[in-house]
Amino acid sequence: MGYRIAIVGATGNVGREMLNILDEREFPVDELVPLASRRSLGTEVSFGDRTLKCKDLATFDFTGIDICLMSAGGAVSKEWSPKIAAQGAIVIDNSSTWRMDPDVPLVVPEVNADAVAGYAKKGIIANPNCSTAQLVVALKPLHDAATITRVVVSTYQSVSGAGKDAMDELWNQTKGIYVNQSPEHEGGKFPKQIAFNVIPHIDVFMEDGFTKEEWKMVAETKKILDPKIKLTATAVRVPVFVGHSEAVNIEFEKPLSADEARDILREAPGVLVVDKREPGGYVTPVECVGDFATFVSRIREDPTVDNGLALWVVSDNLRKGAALNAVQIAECLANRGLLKKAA
Ligand code: 11C
Repeated sequence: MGYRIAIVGATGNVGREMLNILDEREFPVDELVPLASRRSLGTEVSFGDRTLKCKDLATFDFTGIDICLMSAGGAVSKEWSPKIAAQGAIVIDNSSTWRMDPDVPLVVPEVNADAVAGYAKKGIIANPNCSTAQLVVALKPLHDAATITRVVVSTYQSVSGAGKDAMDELWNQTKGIYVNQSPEHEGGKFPKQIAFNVIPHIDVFMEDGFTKEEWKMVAETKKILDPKIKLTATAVRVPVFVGHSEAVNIEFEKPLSADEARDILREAPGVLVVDKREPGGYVTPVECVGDFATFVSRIREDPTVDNGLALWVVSDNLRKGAALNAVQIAECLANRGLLKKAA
């Protein structure tokens, strides 16, 4: 016996990864229903060796669905998540809509798995932003060991975080430059040329000068890991297709050497340490694509502050940053007996 799963937004970057990961991790699925907006009706998606046609979100009856994985953006989630939860399915939502709602748990299973029980209030569990998910996986074991007081993080975020059109924009601009076409960016996803460039701007600007992506990293880290941690972020888009990277500087209450941190991270759930102090002895985004792990490299002491460490953290943003984390939340619910049917 398995579960009945619906995926809203099954044709998107993250929706397709949700299908792959449910299959790769052998999640017990009795029935899988891919759902999409009317525009994508009938589009086919692959689930293991099966091909499934997308059904219409607007007319689908969710009665009997155990879990609905939502990856269709904030507006769709705002309208549909409460309606779907009211029909008895637990919604695991990948948008930012519900993350800061006090009645919705925001969960990264390696960090706060027990929080899944909080789904009961609204029937919704939120997935964090991709740049937060990989960060807190690396911070949690270090926080447990020496209590983090402050984090300074600079991100190097791939274009897939902005969707399929953004990936096409990087591809087309890059090809165009090789044939002497002007790298047109007017009307595109990015406000400046992304090919052969970096853009220090992700999501909208806030009044204090930070961007919303930067604010999300602060607010979400506090909710998931510890409200006492002070964090400041600079979020930057880079011309990489998949895989977000982060340069992280951490200050601790207690001393923690680089060797101790390396040993702790080697044992930590979801983390893979690749840290040889030699050329190539670290992970780059192209190497993390398709993997489940959050990779940590370049672990070193920061002598400019008391009890400081610096790290390089890389992960597949479509996986740990989105689809994998959502499936792990579903696994937590199943393992804790919180779903209607026993597997
Ligand atoms: C990006 N991190 O790379 C964003 C995408 O709040 O879930 C995910 C936005 C979010 O553009």
